[in-house]
Amino acid sequence: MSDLDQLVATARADFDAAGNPAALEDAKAKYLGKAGRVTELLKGMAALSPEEKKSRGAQINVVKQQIESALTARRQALADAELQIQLKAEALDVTLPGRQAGLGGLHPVSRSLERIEAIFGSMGFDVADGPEIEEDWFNFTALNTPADHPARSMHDTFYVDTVAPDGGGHLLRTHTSPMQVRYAVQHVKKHKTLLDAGQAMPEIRVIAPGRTYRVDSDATHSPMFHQCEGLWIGENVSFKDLKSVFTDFFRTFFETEDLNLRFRPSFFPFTEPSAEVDIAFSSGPLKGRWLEVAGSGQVHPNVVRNFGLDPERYIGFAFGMGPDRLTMLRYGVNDLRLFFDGDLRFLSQFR
Ligand code: 2NL
Repeated sequence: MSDLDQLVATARADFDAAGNPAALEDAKAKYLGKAGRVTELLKGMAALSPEEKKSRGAQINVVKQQIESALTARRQALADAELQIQLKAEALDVTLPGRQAGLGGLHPVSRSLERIEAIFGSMGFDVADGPEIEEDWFNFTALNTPADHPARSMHDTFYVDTVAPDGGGHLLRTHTSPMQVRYAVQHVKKHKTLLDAGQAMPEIRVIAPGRTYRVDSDATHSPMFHQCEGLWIGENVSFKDLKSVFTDFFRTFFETEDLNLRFRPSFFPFTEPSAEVDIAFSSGPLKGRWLEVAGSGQVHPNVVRNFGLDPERYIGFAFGMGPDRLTMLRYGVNDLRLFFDGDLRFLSQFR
C-alpha cells in the first residue's frame, strides 16, 4: 500500500473511532486543518519539478477528496445515530387512546336541592341563603331553644370559639332555620310602615336549603349534612296548608301519585303543635313502609314574636327535611357516607 493510500486508511479509521461530532471535528483537523497531514503534503511539493508537481498534485487531490468524503459519511452516520437515540427516547405510542376531559355532572344531593328549590319555587316560596358560621341567637335563642336543650351541648354542636353554649358566640349552624329567622326579621323590617299602620303584611314564604353541622358520624349520620327548612307565615296559614304543600311536594319530588302521607304528633322547641311527617309508597321496592321524611309544626308564638310579629295576628307553619335522606330514597342508596367520600366510582353513576 502506498503512503498515500495508507494516509486515507488511517484517516478513515480515525473518523470511525470518533464517537461524537466534537471528536470527529478534532480528527478532521489532524488531516485537513492548517497543520494537517494533507496540508503538509501540499507544502512538501514546493521542491518538486513542474512535471512531478503535476502528477503528485493530482494524487494528493484524490487523497484529499477521499478523506473529505469519508468525513462527510462519518458526519452523517453520527447524526443518524443521534436521531435514532432521540426517537427512541421520545417514543410515542400513537395507538394509545387520547386523554379526554372527564364528563362532569351535578352531585346527586345538588340535584335534589335543585329539584326541591324548583318545586317549592313553583308554590311561591323564595329561597334564602345565609352564613354557615352562625350566631347563637339566630341558631338557638330566637328559635325558643332553652339553655338546657341537648342540641346546645358541646357534644352535639361545633362551637367556633371558646364560648360556653349559652354565652353567645358563634357555631356551625345545626339547622338552616337561622336563615329563615334572618329572612323573617328582614321581611318584617321592610314592611314596618304597613305593620305600624295596622295593615296586613305580605306573607312570608321561604325555604332555606344548605349545609348544616352536628357532632354525629355513622352510616346514617354525617358531621356535615344538608337540610332544607321551610316557613310560611301569614294571617290565615294553617296545618291544612302544610298538609297540601307537603302532599304536593313529595308526590312531585318522587314523581308518583302513589304516595301517602301521615302526620305523627311530636315535639320541637320552635313549633307547637309539632308533627313528624312519614310517607309511604303504594308500589315499588319500598311499598307499604312508612318512612320518616320531615319534621313540622305550627310556629311557636315565641318564635313569631322574635321575628318582630304579633303572634295573636300572625301564624303559620315551618318544617325541616333532609335532602341527603330524600336522595338516598330516590336513588336507593343505603349508606349516607357514599355522598361525601368523593369516590368517582359512586358519583359517576349519577352523571
Ligand atoms: C326535623 C325538624 C323542623 C322546623 C324544623 C322551624 C323554623 C323556624 C321556625 C319554626 Cl324559622 N320552625 N323549623 C320546625 C319543625 C321541625 O325540623 O326533623 N328536620 C329534619
